[in-house]
Amino acid sequence: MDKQEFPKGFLWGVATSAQQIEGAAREGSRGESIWDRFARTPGRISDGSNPGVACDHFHRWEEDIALLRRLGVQAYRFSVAWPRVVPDGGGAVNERGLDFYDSLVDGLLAAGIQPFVTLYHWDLPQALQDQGGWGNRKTAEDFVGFAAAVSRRLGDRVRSWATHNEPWCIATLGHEQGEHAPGHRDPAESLRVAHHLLVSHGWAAGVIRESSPGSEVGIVLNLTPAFPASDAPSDADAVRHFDGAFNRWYLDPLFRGEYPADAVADRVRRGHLPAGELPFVREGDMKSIATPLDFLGINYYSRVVVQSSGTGEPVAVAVAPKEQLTDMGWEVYPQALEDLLMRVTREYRPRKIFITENGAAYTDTMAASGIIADTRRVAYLRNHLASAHRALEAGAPLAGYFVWSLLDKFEWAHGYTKRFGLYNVDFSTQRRTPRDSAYWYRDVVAANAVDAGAPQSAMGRNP
Ligand code: IFM
Repeated sequence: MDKQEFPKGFLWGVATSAQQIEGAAREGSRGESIWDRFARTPGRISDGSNPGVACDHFHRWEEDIALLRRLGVQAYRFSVAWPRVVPDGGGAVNERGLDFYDSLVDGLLAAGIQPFVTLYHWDLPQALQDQGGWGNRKTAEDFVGFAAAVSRRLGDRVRSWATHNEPWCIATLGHEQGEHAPGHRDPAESLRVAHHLLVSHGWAAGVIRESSPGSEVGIVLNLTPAFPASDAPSDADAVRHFDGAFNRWYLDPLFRGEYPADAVADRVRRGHLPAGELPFVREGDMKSIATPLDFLGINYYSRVVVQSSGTGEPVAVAVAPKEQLTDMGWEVYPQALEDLLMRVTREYRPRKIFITENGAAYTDTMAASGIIADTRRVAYLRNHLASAHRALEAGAPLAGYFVWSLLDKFEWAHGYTKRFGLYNVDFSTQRRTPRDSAYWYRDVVAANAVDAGAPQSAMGRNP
């Protein structure tokens, strides 16, 4: 047996986000989000779907809390929909929107589950996009108003706040690669967006700390370790380049108060920035961004292997066999999680780290008996937890772990085609069915340990 115990008090959780599960897009005076609009644009979502109903969590949140109780988790990470709370983004607060989260928080606490709130998980009010969205510095100011409204209402009970989820995705997928809402392809805009997200994080952190004294405030980054495709110096440089644009572009301002000089130079060379001062940085911004974090949330799914394009840009190359890819096409590579946690610990010294997302999309079949034997997901989670445990033993300040996700849900540009849930969702009936990974995770949480050597058959399915 290869049983790895976690420290006492290690926090076990699962995560979701508002736009991906809530539905009720038009109820309770909720405003339109950029994803509501994007999904209605033909060709943007692979299955032609939209998040209008999703998991109908807005109406089924009590049932979903019962699922959390069955898992035995101590924490639930969810996000607050900005368009539900401030329908036009910057104007009047919609108390009915806040009522929903008020009840959810009370329901979680009554179930003995800590609410871990993320303020921005990509659902910008469309009204703000119409004024330039995150490319407009005013959106950063409006975000502070939204953060104030939520933290004033929930701050007496919520002890953990993350300002933003995965700013890289918002800036790059949304504004440089065009795959996410609002679907722009403008590298200069994407860098401005990244800066406004970071500065709004720093401003909001201060407001949250005032409204919710004694709580912890952090931010969630999706970090992706890069490996060279060969020993060639040009591939080593491709790694440096990728890491600068993807990881250090966020880590360095947050922990060191500056953008990485080599990555800025890459952007200047590519014509995305003018030489000299960064045009979007104003006095005091870098100090605001580097306001000390109580925790860093890390979302880890995979690594990337890169080579140089010849003109100096990093290009991802496929190295893993098909069986080693999840349905997202992401390589299963658990070792890089340990490496990443150690690197962040060594180079940035965060006070505390939570793995705020880790999980895998796989298509599984439900047997006539209702059993869903998702052995690949169990193996994925088990091997990543074992990797995280090695980092803990080596000194990483890892305080908790959240599986992505509680439920199958709207997977952005992939619609409902990629399933990450511990619970399978039948979207025609909204029936939730536990996969074997749900039972497995319940046992991990109860034991506060992962058994890296346990055979699948050891798993009890009684819910
Ligand atoms: O579903 C997303 C989530 O919203 C953000 N992190 C990555 C997940 C899987 O793609």
